[in-house]
Amino acid sequence: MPSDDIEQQLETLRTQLEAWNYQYYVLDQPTVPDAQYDRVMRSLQQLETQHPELLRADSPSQRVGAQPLSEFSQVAHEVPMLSLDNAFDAQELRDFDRRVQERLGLTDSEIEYACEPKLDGIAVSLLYRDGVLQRGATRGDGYKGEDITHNVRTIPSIPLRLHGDDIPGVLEVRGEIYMPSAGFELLNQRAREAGEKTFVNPRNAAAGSLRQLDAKMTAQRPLEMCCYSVGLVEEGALPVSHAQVLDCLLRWGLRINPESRVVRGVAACEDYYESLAQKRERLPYDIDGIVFKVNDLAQQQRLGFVSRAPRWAIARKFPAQEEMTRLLDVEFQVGRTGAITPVARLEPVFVGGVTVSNATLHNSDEVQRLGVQIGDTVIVRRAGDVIPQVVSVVAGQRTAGAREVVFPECCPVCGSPVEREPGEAVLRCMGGLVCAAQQKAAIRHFVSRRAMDIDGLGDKLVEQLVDEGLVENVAGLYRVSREQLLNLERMGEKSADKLLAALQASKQTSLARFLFALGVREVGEATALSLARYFGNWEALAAATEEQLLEVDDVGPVVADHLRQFFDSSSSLEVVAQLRASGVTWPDLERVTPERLPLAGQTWVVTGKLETMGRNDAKGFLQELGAKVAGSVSARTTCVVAGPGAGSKLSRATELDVDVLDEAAFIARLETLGVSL
Ligand code: 5U1
Repeated sequence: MPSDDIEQQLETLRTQLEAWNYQYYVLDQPTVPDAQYDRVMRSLQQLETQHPELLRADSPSQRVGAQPLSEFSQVAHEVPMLSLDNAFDAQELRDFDRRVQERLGLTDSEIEYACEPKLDGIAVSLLYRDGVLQRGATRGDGYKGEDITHNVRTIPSIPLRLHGDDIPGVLEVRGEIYMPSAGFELLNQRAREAGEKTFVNPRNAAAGSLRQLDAKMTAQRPLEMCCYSVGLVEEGALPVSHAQVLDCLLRWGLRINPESRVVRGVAACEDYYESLAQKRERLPYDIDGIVFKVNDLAQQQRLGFVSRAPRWAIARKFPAQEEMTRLLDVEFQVGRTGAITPVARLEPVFVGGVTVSNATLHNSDEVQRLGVQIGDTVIVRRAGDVIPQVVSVVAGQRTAGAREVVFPECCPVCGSPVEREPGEAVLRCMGGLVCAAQQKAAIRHFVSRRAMDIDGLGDKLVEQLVDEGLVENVAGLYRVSREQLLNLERMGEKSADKLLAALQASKQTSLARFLFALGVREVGEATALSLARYFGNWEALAAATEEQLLEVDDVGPVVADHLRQFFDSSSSLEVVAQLRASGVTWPDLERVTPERLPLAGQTWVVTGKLETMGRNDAKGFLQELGAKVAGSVSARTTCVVAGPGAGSKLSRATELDVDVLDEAAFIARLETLGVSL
């Protein structure tokens, strides 16, 4: 074939792969199946192997270089990489706005601000010449950084060449490289399974990944980059506002933050901050604040800089999610399945917006991995509603009085022996329902909203009932008399009657709820639903062999084994018999194999606030009808249920032309599918 034709063919393959990369990594809109992408990539690689003289460094096949580096070289930033001033409360943000107005001579006017999340990652600079990536560098001290070109080239959201006909000849783009939360969790999970060291947080994981001398290592890490400004620009010009610059970057092939907005006036900045604070936990990456920038570049120029920070930008910080404190003691809690969890008692510390004095240490492996001793100074992390965790020990601060964490040799609650099953990190009390801690936990689970939904039976009351010897197991709940309740401390007639009525009402339940409420190990709500649907009635379920159980969606060998142990245990069956004798009942279901369910094969997403049923109920109904419920919207999503407050998932659904139902339409759809609400 003439070499012109081959060059043309190579160009076509490269352009196609770049376009798919852009759609997938920059726009988050996958357009082709992975297999097709792989096929085209292989064609490109084959053609390049046959014609090495036509190989180019900006080819999508050339992301990972052959040779690891022996050290990082230094890079001077021609335009210094500045840092940002911080505002720690609303007043400091208002002060910033007032200073901006005064300096611009625009007192009492509403300045236009570009707002965007401040990603908790590593600031880097990318240098493009004639649209081709030449160099990637860390921020370093702002004047000199390290050359990490070999590593940034492996990050799929960083284009090796830009596209467009208005790209400046020299363009330096700045932004943050970060590790999305899901990728971070997976990376740590794999490290844990391999007995390797885990990363403390996504930021450390991103930093560690960029510090690799061998780009092959970096290529295996789930890194992304979001761009937020430009540095050096030559042989070309930029538009007149920050938001327009971001639009250009996106058009040229770089990823920008989809949450970026332009607002007028400081009050709108505060609204933006509040709305992102609400959304923070649902974002797929860590952010530590919001950056506000004067949008007009001419105004930015007039405002200038003070020492190393611009006068035209500020970062309004969120409460820190990690803080330092001291580990005062370790206590051991016994859970529903007898699992013994070490709990750190901490010197109270304000973190993630609340005062934290307890944090989980998970299990003995984790205590060993952390190398933590009582008395140590530790870092505690609290992100959103997740239980606070001790993530690391501060090195070099151990005092003479520090002592090792010693795990108990018998249950701290009932004194029964404890065991650690082979291959398990968890220590367990073998006391079963003899153990008051397990009794209480089992009852708390049984009465919870998603199980038997017994209102008025809070944790305190469960404690009292067990401690007074009135209730030993869940069946005992239905035998408690009005007199016994009235004898309890702080129990009035009204509360007692309400509780008895709730107990009575709970007796009419569903097989799935009942099964979930029994608390068989590893049988969560979804598994209970699948089991109930598959077997239809209790007798068939209880008689199922391990092989039959394994036929059910969601049920693997471990769950099947726990189920069989439960059904083979005479004491468990006795509790079930007592519950049924007290009147707990449910309708049998018609046996339905999963593939015959009306929503089988479909993937739904539920987002926003649902007024009538709540998101969990909506998900439950969908699963019951055979749909998979996913956490994010993609081209494969069948339908999105969106309530008020739905954000990026709804926008994504609209972009991808996915069906969207509001709550009323969703309820109507459920009714057509035979669900009565
Ligand atoms: N989102 C965003 N993060 N961030 C960090 N914008 C932004 N701007 C920065 C920094 C350091 O600096 C400006 C001065 C360009």
